[in-house]
Amino acid sequence: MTHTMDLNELTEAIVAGKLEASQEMVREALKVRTDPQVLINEYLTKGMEEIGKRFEAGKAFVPNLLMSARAMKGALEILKPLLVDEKQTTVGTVVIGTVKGDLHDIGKNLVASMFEGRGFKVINLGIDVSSDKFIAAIRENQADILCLSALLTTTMNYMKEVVVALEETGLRERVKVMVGGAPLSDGFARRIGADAYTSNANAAVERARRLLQK
Ligand code: B12
Repeated sequence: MTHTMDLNELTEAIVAGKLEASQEMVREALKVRTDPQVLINEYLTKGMEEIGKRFEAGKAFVPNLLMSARAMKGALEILKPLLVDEKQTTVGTVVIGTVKGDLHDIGKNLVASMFEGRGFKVINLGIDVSSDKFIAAIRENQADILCLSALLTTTMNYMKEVVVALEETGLRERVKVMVGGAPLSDGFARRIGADAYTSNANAAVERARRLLQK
């Protein structure tokens, strides 16, 4: 029986990619009524940031990223139902995908999880998604927000094509377009006519909430 739990160990478990340990600590933390939002924002996300930094520095590798993402996802699965409870209705509907030609999905899935955890309905179209597919999903689900992800300098230009397709189909006024991925920037988002860019998943949700309030 532990009286006080060091939540930094939860961050460490995410960094180490330990799924069971992460879930166990989340359950323990909930027993002593730790706010789920605090667990996500201050401990889980910090773990993902840290593994990202280690990767950049050549101290961690792709399998490490995948294991951390898996641990993060497992922890979020426990927390998600508790967060949705806070809001009776869905905050909004998000269609998200990695654009055509691009197979990177770790960051995109993190963004999707964050949106889900904060009460959004999320339609995750996966990787290598064409503009036709984005458009069909927006129509079908009456989405409020379209989230496009790209990790390659070659594929990020496809985002512009998606924005143009939205204009051509008369959907541009109905959805807010958010873009993200390591090679992107605010300037790039503005140039292609997107509504917002953020550099991480947490900020993406905050930004989306503001966009919908108008
Ligand atoms: C993991 C990885 C892979 C994995 C992908 C596994 C998977 N399931 O995703 C594999 C091994 C498959 C892979 C393949 C390739 N990769 Co790769 N990959 C990476 C790596 C190492 C990490 C990416 C990652 O997951 N980061 C961690 C996540 C959490 O961060 P993130 O994706 O940036 O997401 C965050 C933010 O960007 C933001 N965000 C992301 N999406 C969105 C969307 C919205 C709407 C918003 C608001 C925010 C947002 O929020 C996220 C969470 O905070 C990067 C290096 C890097 N520095 O990015 C190279 C990297 C992106 N890859 C690169 C390359 C070249 C390739 C390959 C071409 C290699 C090859 N020769 O085959 C192929 C391309 C395959 C393809 N067609 O897509 C280059 C790109 C260079 C360039 N200038 O374009 C990089 C930069 C590596 C490098 N330094 O050379 N890769």
